[in-house]
Amino acid sequence: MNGLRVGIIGAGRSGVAAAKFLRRLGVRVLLSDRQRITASLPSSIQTESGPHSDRLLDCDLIIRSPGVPNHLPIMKKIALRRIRVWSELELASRFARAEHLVAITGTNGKTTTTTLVGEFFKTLRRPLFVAGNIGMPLSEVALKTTPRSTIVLEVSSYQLENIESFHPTLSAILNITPDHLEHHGSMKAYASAKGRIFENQTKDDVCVLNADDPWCRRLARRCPARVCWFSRRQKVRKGVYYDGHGNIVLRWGNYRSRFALRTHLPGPHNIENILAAVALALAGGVSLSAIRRVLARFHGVEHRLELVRILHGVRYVNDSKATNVDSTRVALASFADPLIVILGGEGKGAPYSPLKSLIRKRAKRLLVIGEDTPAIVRELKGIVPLEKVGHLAKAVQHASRVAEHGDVVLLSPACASFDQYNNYEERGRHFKRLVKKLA
Ligand code: UMA
Repeated sequence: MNGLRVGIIGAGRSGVAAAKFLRRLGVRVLLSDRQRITASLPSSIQTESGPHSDRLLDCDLIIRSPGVPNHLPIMKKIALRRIRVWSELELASRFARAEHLVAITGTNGKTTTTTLVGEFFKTLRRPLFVAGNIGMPLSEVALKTTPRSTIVLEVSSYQLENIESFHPTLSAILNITPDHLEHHGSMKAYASAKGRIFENQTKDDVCVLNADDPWCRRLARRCPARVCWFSRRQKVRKGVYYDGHGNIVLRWGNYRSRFALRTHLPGPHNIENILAAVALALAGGVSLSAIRRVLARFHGVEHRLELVRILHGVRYVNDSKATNVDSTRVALASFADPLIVILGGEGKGAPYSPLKSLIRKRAKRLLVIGEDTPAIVRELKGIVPLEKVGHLAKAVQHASRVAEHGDVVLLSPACASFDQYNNYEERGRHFKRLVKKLA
């Protein structure tokens, strides 16, 4: 990187981490954000706020933050000048050293699976780093890694779009369903971006793929790594599957066995996350006894079907991380008890109609908040009672008044949070505070 000048577009979590990382390497950095930059930065980092300027065109390399769209005029100019564009993931992974670099992507389940895989690998007692889209930019930890480390990364399609040499030893694609289409343009483009996770892998590496997902099956045809399949619905010859009777069956390497699945994670989708995580752990040398031990005590992650409180027999569940329709569909399918569902926020342009049949079966009431209320009302009215309540505070108050013993009050928005919050974590924490205050 010696002598290079690097432009970073977007001064969010990943952009700021990349800027500090590059400064530590002695690289000249220009950090550009359309908004005022509030992060505290070494004075040696040049910054600009407001429209991304042509100063970026004087750079030798651009780091594009995941939320920066490709159609911006500056991105077009950068492409015309043929300046290299990397994601922060590509940059940091070039400096990360590891025995196992595990990368996990998918539309849903990434965070739970990444966290669980981290727990599995912890049992190997080697230096472990869990990072990436999960909230800890790889740049923050890359220089601490050693050849004995295990790095477990949650990666998004945005990050994969701008890789060149990113090379996980173990990778996984959990599922591919419509999301971020406003960015990628089509399902094909979105699936291709996800498929880039294995593009630098070789037959010495392993890629874990969902045998029940048509997009994963299609991508498998061009996967250069050994494919380890997982399935919740069918037997697989090479991989791991659920037998439908509470057991996980292993058919991978020397493993030809089955064990009873004991888990606190609710819902069929979590069986899939567990299968993928088990496959990655087996491929990485974690013992079966350690896998079973970890599974029995793992309680899931914050903001993902997180039980907040049981009050007067009503369970309050925080699923703020459900920022797309499919994620909410999965949440609705996870409960057998009657649901009062709080949904809404900043829509992503995808239809809400895939929720209809589950709402009919599982929900007794919908409380709608946020900017996309008109679209949600238009598409989901007339199935069960639906009320426009605007804000989360009102939604929680209202839910607590109408909920009866045995009900579940579920915040699972199917939308991004940016119309009312900085991110889904802030929305989830607000929900938890409101629930904890209920008398
Ligand atoms: N910005 C510009 N110009 C633009 C657009 C944005 O300057 O045209 C600026 C904004 O003003 C803001 C910054 O860019 O200051 C925001 O950057 P960002 O949205 O790219 O996000 P980061 O804060 O860098 O966080 C990113 C991931 N965000 C996204 O992918 C949108 C985080 O994933 C990730 O945890 C973090 O890097 C560390 O790796 C979050 C996410 O929502 C959880 N991911 C998506 C998802 O899971 O569905 C992909």
